[in-house]
Amino acid sequence: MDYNHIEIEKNWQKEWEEKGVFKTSQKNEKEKYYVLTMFPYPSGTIHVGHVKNYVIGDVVARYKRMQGHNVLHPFGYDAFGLPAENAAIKNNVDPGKWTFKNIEIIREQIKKIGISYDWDREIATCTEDYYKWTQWIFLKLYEKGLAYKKNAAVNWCPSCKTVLANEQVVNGKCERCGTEIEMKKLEQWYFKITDYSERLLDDLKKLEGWPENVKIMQKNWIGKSVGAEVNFTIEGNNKKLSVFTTRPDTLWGVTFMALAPESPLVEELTTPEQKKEVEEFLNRVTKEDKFKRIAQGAKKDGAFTGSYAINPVNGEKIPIYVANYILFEYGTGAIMAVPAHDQRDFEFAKEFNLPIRLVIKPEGSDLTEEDLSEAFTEDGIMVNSDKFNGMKNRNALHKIIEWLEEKNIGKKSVQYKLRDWLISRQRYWGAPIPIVYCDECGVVPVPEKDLPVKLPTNVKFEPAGKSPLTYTEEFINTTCPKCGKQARREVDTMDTFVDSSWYYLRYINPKMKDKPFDSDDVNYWLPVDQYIGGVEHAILHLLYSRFITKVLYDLGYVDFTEPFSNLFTQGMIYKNGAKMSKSKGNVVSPDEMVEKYGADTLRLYMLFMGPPEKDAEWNDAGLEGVARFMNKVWNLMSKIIEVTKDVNIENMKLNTKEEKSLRRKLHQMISKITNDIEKNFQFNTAISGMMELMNELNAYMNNVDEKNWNKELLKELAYDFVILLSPFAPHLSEELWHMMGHNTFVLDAQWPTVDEKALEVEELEIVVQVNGKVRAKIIVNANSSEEEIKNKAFENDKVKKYIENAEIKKVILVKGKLLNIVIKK
Ligand code: ANZ
Ligand code: ZN
Repeated sequence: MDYNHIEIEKNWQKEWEEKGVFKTSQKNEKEKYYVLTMFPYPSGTIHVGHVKNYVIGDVVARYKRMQGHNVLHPFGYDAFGLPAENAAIKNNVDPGKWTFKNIEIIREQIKKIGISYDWDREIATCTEDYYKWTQWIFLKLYEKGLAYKKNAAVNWCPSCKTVLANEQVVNGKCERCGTEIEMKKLEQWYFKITDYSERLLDDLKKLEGWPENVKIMQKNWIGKSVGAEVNFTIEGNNKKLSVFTTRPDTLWGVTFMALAPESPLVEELTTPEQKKEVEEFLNRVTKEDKFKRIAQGAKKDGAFTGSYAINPVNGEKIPIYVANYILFEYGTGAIMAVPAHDQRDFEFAKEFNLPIRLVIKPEGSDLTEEDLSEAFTEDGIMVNSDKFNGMKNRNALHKIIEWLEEKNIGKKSVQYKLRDWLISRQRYWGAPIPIVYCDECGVVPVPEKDLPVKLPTNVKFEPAGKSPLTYTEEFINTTCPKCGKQARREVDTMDTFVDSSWYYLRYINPKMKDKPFDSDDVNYWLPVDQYIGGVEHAILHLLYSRFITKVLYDLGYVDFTEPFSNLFTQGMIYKNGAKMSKSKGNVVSPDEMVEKYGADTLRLYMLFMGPPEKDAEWNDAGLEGVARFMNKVWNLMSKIIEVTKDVNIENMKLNTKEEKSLRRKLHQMISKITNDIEKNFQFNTAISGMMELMNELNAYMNNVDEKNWNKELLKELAYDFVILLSPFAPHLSEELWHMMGHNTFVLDAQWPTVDEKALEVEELEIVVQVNGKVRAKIIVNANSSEEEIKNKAFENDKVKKYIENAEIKKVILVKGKLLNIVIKK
């Protein structure tokens, strides 16, 4: 008989909700365990790719709870952001209404999957009682000097019509919509994440529970470089031209200097004769994409300024160029160029016919400048470098920095690629930045007691390009919190990554009115023990959250410096060879699958598809296979429950080989499944283990007459199996659990433990020798005593033949292997 998943699943979902099975107590004597899955953006319905994520988290949450932990497993929505606003513009609906409608839908979708979320803790970042605290965090950063405004060249997405953080630009394109980014000069708000560069880098070492690739991405993004800042003088000018170099050992090989096109020095240093050439170049370069122009292998372009610098190490006069491959925002925005040893400088020198001078050679070679078809970037022996000649360049590097410091022409310098986090957005659907501008007092933060600065409704979205709040008079016009005079509000809202940089803290006290969270509670629950989410957040969300946690630590609000102890990044589900997306029309809806196969089958299938960290291809046939397994479980278990009603497990006695082997299998699988869950999330192999166990059970029940079934053993097996299955297929497990007569929930059961005894091999073959000659092989129980083995050997007919009427002098037992009987004839 097939099991009726529709009825069973609906029933238990209702029951779990009514009895509050998934509610977490705030604190108790048990060890805490915080499982968190990255919350979704509620832009519509969710697809099976999201569901897989939640199911992985649910297996961990249920397993840990049955292992005796106090488990926190919350859910919420990253609910501010562009899609709501774009939908509002397109369909003329209120972004809030649109968002909450989607939240309703997603909540129902997830409830149908039976995820063990404590729904009392649900949060949405777009609610006033959440974004009030996002604004509070802004104020805390502002007070500490970590939130500031500056006018700078910023990334502008012409399609999203807003600025973006550097982290949101991927290969020169908008991370969200893929449109090419333009540069604009604008006054924007920033968080000073660069103050934390070193700690963000250093603390990566603590994150042993994070995938290596994510840590490497963060490390590269932070991009620490150690080198020197060297001061060149400008000829005929007492100004200094300072450069950052990681290679002060190449200082004698500098043949030109180069400035970034954006550098204010360009105008200052361009001579009247060179003005035209430089201006033409600047015109060309503004049309060039900034990301392409600095990319490796990009065509080198530039112009001579007409000015010269003096190399402080040898007094040489060298031309100053402006070049397209120099970044204004990195180092000092100017470089010393060493074409012999830097590939980009080499390409530029070739393009502009500039000299190339070797200052490092491979040991024992007679390499010359003429031999170079590209820069020599390896290590070697220094030449043409005055008193450093003959030294290994790596050794010289440190000596040169010391020498520069002594001579006061340079100093050791550390640079990071990480830039400050641009957090203001010219969009409506976000948390307003709690700042007021007053003609008298300037920039004034909104006092904490006046939070939240509420987002107005009924705003006008046109003309786009500026925050829609710009056109909302009631919002803009306010009074200055300091002097009480007429003032204007900041119209930009915060990047949604600010909302998500602290949400894991709000789950602890989701309804707290006077604080974002209670420090004691948060210190009990955090860090998150297991975080699960997509690798696409490797630098964005995960870096921002680490930063905000460190700021809150410095301010004394939390006593931990890292928010997530363990991170698991799951693979994606593909369909027809492509990533699931609405635009490709290859989205599999969980609702349809739940309807057809049931939530448990869907859950099991998604975890059975392959190792959860790998991408996998959706396949309906796979689902059918899992459905057959579910029916098998249902049939076998119902049968056992039926025939073992009045059986007491305590009375178990194993008699036959089949019984022993079946029990051994059960305990092997308890051990395997526990291990697979505990280590590396090997859910797919855990499920294979369950399938194996069911096959053995099935074979036993088919091969042994029903009247000879060992009912105690069957009862033990069913009991343990239902618990093992429950993190994966909770509904079916719950149903079976109750059919067994329990009046508690399976989630309150204890995870089975392995009976080591059951794992032992039960029987052994012992070779029997008489006076050193093999005469027989006997099978004995593995834990038989020496006496029992002897007796069995003596009773063996073949052995009897040799020892009858003989005097037994000695019997020697080699444990588990051999019995030698020494006789005298
Ligand atoms: C001379 C030199 C010789 C360099 C050599 C390298 C090799 P990382 O490792 O990425 O920090 N540089 C410095 N500021 C720059 C800017 N604003 N835009 C473009 N390039 C810049 O790279 C540091 C090196 O990149 C620096 O060391 C400088 O070139 C260049 F054989 O100085 B080097
Ligand atoms: Zn004022």
